[in-house]
Amino acid sequence: MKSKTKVNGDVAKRLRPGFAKPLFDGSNPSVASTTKKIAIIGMGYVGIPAAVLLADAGYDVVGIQRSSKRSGWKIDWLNEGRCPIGGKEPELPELLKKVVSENKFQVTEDFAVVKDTDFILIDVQTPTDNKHVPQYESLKEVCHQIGKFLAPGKIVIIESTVAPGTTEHLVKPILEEASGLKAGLPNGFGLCFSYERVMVGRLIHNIREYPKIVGGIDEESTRLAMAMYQSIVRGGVYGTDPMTAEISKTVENAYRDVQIAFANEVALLCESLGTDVYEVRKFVNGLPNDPSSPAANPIRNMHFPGAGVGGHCLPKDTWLLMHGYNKYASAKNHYPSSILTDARYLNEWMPVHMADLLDEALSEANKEIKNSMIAVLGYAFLENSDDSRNTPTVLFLKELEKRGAKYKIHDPYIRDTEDGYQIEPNLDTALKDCDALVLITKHDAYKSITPERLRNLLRTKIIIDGRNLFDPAMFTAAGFIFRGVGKGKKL
Ligand code: SAJ
Repeated sequence: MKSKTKVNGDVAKRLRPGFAKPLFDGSNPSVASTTKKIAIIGMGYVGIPAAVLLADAGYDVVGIQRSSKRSGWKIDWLNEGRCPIGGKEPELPELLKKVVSENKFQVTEDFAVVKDTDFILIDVQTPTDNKHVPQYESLKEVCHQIGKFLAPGKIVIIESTVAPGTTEHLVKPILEEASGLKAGLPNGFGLCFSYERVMVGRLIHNIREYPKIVGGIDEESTRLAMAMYQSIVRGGVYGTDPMTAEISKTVENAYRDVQIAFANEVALLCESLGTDVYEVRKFVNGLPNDPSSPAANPIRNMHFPGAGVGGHCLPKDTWLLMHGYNKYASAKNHYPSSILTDARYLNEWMPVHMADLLDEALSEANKEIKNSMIAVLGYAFLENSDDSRNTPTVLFLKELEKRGAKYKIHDPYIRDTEDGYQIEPNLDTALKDCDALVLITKHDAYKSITPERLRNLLRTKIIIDGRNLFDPAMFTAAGFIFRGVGKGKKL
């Protein structure tokens, strides 16, 4: 390790402007001679890739997974070296097989294993309910369980996204009460918030290549956790305090959500003005940066408008941020309107707009949406993945139900849905005798759809494109009625 870098709050304050130089130098200083042991709670899209990388870096890793009906099966699969995450995930299946065969990684439901570990990573789901209130049942439950086996010197790290203030005001008191210890090294337990930045389709890549932020309750917790992450992170590891790290995570996703809402609003304007938002986006993003002072004039990076925003992160992280603000902020600033929450409402409304476009196209074909049959393409929230958490497709289906339409759903990666929707595995069967094709998710499998292929399948030749996959000119030339998000009809 190059130089002993101090990283507590005030030092972090001093460090923040330039950030401490990343300590990672390619060697594995943190995998000390006596192999350190790590427990990771929650074998999902965050826990599994983290476990596999840390095990491959030389740690003894034990995963802890609830043996619930919904996900208990993962325990056996993982212990057999089989990857429970579907879709395309480069490196993950191979690395998993390797570390399981080397006995570096195993999974159990028994929390007692925590007592033999040095680090305990928490990667459970932290959803919000339909009133946007955080649901911390899993988080509280695992903190109570961990607390029973905590001992001085062990370090608990929350990786799941939580509302600002949660580490200090919710997690710490539960761990102290359950363990009878005080938070704080060296005499008590260490505690950090170090958020995940995973994205389905590139789980391993994001953990390895993206900078890692560690917010510790004290300098020692932060320093030791940073050293552990440096064994797998190439993107630099930075220290700060838990509140700053919690805000950074929720803001990072709220930023993306606002950018997407911006693109969606521009798309709505373009539709009404008879232009193509993707041409507008091309010109806007083409604005060169100011070479003399790149930072002074950041380039524009208009995001993609579309059929909606899904996933475990963007639909809730703004609400986590606002929850933390409302619950823990001392003096509040009263300001006229919230861009953050307005963006959320607009992105949540886009599936309704998709139904409006469908309604419009059906009336152009002198058809009613009521009792029409609609082929809905894509159930996953993101292309080429099997992840359907908070998918915008469900909001669209609810809108169809409200308007009395019937539907068939197709997705190449999903067989059973948690919400009880039937998935038709055969694309032609899903399209057969439908009055419209509505594209919600941009899976590669749909790139081969042509007017010729649809001519003998669809009952009514209508395309509603929610992801700019199809060429309107090609389909309208073939006699299809075409509508797309951001695709205005030439006035
Ligand atoms: N989407 C758009 N337009 C865009 C980008 C995305 O409509 O320009 C939609 C997608 O179709 C999808 C949703 O937004 O329905 C979310 O897509 P995503 O690409 O943001 O995927 P996530 O939610 O898995 O990943 C985000 C990422 N956050 C940021 O980039 C700031 C990822 O880095 C985070 O790790 C992840 O959230 C997380 O776990 O927090």
